[in-house]
Amino acid sequence: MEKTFLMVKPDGVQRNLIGELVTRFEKKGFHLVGAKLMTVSKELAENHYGEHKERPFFGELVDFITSGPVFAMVWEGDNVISTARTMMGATNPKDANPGTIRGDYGVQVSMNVIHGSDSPTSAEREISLFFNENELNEYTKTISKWV
Ligand code: FUP
Repeated sequence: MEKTFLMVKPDGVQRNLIGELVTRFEKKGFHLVGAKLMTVSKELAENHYGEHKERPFFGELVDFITSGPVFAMVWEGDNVISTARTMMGATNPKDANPGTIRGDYGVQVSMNVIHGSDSPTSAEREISLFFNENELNEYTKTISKWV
């Protein structure tokens, strides 16, 4: 089953959006396999955002993601990677449709509430960066046959 890495960013945690965002993915029918509140180290932030190293906003990105706790999660489900991206909305909240997370809760691109893996390769990489194998829970719910 496909897995993705989602993270409520420091702005989402400060604005008390953890519960609301978890609820959206639960109600959709996705399956939570791991979650933790954690403070991202500079090293982990630079690694996670490595593809943006040469971009002018890289320093601010690292400062922001390390500025307060994040809520890191692993979710499972059919097409969860692309569906979660659709539910998140465009990277820049000004372009994100109403009804999406960034469309409903974000204003600025630098504080856009949530991160989600954009491909199977990045999902695998990000899950292993943020979680140990023993923090991922493999379990079934009887309701899953109805989803
Ligand atoms: P996304 O995959 O939607 O998180 O977007 P990107 O990987 O392109 O960007 C990662 C983060 O960099 C975004 F969440 C916000 C930040 N960013 C800026 O601060 N300025 C920009 O011009 C583009 C991205």
